[in-house]
Amino acid sequence: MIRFKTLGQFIIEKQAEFPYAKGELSRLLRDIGIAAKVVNREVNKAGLADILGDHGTCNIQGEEQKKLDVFADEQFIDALSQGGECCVVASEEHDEYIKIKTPVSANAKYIVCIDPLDGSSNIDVNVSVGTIFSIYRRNNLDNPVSITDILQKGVNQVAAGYIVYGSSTMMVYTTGRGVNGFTLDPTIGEFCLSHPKMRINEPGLMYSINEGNYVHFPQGVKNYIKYCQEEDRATQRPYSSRYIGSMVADIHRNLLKGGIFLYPATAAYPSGKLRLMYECNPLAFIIEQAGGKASNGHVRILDIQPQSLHQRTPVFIGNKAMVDQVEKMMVEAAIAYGV
Ligand code: AHM
Ligand code: MG
Repeated sequence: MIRFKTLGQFIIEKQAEFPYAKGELSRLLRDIGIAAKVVNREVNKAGLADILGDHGTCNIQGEEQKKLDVFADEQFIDALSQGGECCVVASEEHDEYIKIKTPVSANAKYIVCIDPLDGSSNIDVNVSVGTIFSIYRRNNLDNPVSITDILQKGVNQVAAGYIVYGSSTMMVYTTGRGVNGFTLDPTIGEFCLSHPKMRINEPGLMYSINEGNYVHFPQGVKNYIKYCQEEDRATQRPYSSRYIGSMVADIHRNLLKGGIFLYPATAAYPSGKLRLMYECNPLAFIIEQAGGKASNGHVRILDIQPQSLHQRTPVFIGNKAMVDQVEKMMVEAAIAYGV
């Protein structure tokens, strides 16, 4: 007897809970899952590039080898174009948003924002990378799609998810009714439900930040790092420090183990490094759905009105109590130092 549930089965099962659903969102999620499997296959071969032919050179079929982030971008855009449910893709890899022009997509109602391969500099050193996606509904199907359809607040997301290509490959997503995680079983080529109804582990006892940038952090963040390092039995401090440098992997670990991920404003990135539309919003939606919180230090990430496609934001995301604490210390520092 088969005891596992595949991503495809799970999506169909969930669709049945919405009697008027036409199955478009289900197909969109399924298409993303298929593209993820193709990307996973290439990510797993990454270390072989040197012996099979390096990027920029020709492979055995005489095709030019592509950088993995470009390859991933093409895979997701292809999958979303062929499915017919998506009218626009906004990707980290493109300055402008892409209108899908296939005949099946003419009246499609969904918009996808995606970071096809986040943390791609970690590929060369065999460290986990990820894909992050966010799905919105078009404002009005009667009007041609425009930038205002895309620049929606995160709170309007219909679904969001990530794929982490790690020691195993997982897809985690939410449609606003909790968070579920699926692990790719390479022997059958299917994502199988492995982490139903995910909740962020409590209490959070880990903090993740690139501490090398310490001198450039706002005073409130400096104070919070010191707070994490202080000894206090009641709150089980000092906390452990863990930083992978791939946002998806850091957030995934913090979701399972409990913790906060911080990327504040720095000298190099005065508005923060990470992108609102396809990095922070989808992960904020997932973490909130798992019982956590996401803030820019002052405002809920999902309530920020985006002004541009590639807008950056500071981000503090993880267990609610931890995010509350850093927000409090940001306010206190602002009062004390005027920063
Ligand atoms: P990328 O989109 O260029 O891959 O950059 C995003 C990545 C995140 O995954 C990660 O959290 C962050 O950059 C790490 O930045 P840093 O090296 O400054 O710590
Ligand atoms: Mg990225």
